[in-house]
Amino acid sequence: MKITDIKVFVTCPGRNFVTVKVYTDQGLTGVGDATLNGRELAVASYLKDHVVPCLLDRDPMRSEDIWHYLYRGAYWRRGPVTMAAIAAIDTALWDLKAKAANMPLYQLLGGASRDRVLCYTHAQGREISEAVDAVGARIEQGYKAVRAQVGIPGLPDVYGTGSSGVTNTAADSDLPKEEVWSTAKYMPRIPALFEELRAAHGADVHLLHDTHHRLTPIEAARLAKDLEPYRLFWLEDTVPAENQDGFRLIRQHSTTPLAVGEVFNTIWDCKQLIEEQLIDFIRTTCVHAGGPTALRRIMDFAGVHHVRTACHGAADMSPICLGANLHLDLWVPNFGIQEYSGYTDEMLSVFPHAWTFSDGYLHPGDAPGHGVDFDETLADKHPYQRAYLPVNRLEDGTLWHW
Ligand code: CS2
Ligand code: MG
Repeated sequence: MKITDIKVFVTCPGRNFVTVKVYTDQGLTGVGDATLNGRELAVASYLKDHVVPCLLDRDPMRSEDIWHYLYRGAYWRRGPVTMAAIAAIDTALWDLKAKAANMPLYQLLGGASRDRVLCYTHAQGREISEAVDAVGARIEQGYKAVRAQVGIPGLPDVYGTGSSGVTNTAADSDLPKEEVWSTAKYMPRIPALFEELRAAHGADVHLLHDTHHRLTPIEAARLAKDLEPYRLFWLEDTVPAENQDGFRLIRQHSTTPLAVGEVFNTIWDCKQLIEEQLIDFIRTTCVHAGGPTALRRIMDFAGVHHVRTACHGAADMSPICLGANLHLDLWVPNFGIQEYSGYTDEMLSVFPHAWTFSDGYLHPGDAPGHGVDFDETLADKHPYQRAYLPVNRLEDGTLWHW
């Protein structure tokens, strides 16, 4: 079998997605997600201008060799743009391989280790009462696990509430929105939120929270300790994780489980965190961590260190990434949970999919491949519209982590 063409599509059915489609001389095709929120065109160009010409006429079944050709062969390694491009090609090749074998992708990985995939979704409110009601609505929809975010008095919309978050659809603005942050105002608010959530919804529902990279290690240690009575499923992205050492301090002060990794794009970004068991869940995902070839290695490495998987699955990863993640989720022995913040019908219309949701669980389906397709005709109706993630400043104007 030979690769005869590779097309790169940038489409915007409410938000921008980048999709790779690999065509072969035997009529089989495979698709992969190359979406990098706010930098979509960089990945599209990397693929069109530097990757596609090198892959034509190659055997698509040699996905391992192609992965290393793109990683080692580029000389300039790692980083979100390079790894999203590699991920998209890799995901498309695994899709192709599974179709050629007439199997769902999870069978090629080792078969199902569970019957269904536990997922969590998002709930938020500007006021604690709104967030409590939003979590209740998610429980009514069948979710067993809900991430809760809340507005901070004295601050405009903060991450995960109001207009901040992956709702940065094209309609918002074509330049980064500037948001304001105050850790001092944030810190007392979150324990108050979870006290109300536990009082309203009891102990059984899994509750999660995302700090979104904004604290120092000692602040994170304080928050994790303050949240212990509310037994969170996890506290996510407490501090920027370039300095993996920083998590040692948090670990020393609290038993609140920690999740990190959605921005990581190679195993090297999380090697120390996993080896020293400084975290409990690794959030790496297909589109950002190099595709199934790389992600399953991170997952297995985590598995020998008591770390469970928790693939990132916000709406700014395309349904292709979610679909591919679900096959890894069904297979991986040390599975933790899958994020599923959901998509609009408009987005899903461009990405016909085999996955199903029922009673708080997902299943990838048994269609050959990863079970997600790409409707080129519909995609063509939604041209790219520049949109960025917000940037964040402290109240004194210091540029901070968003
Ligand atoms: C968030 C993401 O879902 C999460 O855990 O951290 O929504 C994140 O804000 C976006 O993916 C950024 O593009
Ligand atoms: Mg997050």
